[in-house]
Amino acid sequence: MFLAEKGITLDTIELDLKNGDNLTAEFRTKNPFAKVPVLELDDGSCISESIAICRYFEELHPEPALMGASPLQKAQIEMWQRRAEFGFLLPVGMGFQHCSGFFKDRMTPNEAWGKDCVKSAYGYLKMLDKHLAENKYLAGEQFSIADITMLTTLDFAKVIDIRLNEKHLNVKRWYELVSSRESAKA
Ligand SMILES: N[C@@H](CCC(=O)N[C@@H](CS)C(=O)NCC(=O)O)C(=O)O
Repeated sequence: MFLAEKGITLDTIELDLKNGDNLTAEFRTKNPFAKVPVLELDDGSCISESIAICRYFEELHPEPALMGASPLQKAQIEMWQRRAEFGFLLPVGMGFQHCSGFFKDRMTPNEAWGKDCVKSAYGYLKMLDKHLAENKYLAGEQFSIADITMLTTLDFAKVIDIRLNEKHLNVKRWYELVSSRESAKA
């Protein structure tokens, strides 16, 4: 979605994570932590961590600015980006890993912990709903990478049955706005 907003297209290679395509010695030369995504440049340099990859493209293609233009915007967007990642993406990811058993060949799922993480994710939605009662987007008036992180995580969260409900009317309003962007189809 970030790349679509900037009109950038890349050659992509899909890995079958369930099959462990990311666990090979060859893939670990690109990312020793064996996680996707990895951006591989023509000179062989590799960048992993989604936000580091986004930062690379933001620097190369500053418009439209998705990580802020002024010092204040940059800080506010980073604040909401970190909140979306640590407050929502992390518990959703842990809820998925520990409740679904998807990666049970490479970790020991703890379902009770997974369920606790789902509760934390709902706690975050409650806080976010209050914030979005007075703000158009996460970081205020400007659409940003924080909205992309939140939207894509909310969509992924459906796999562990996290859904917006009547307590999240402001999040729903924001969801309609952000998911109707052309880039959301990417
Ligand atoms: N902090 C990393 C997270 C990377 C990550 O956890 N990727 C998952 C898929 S979304 C993965 O590669 N899982 C495969 C595995 O754990 O074996 C980022 O933002 O890129």
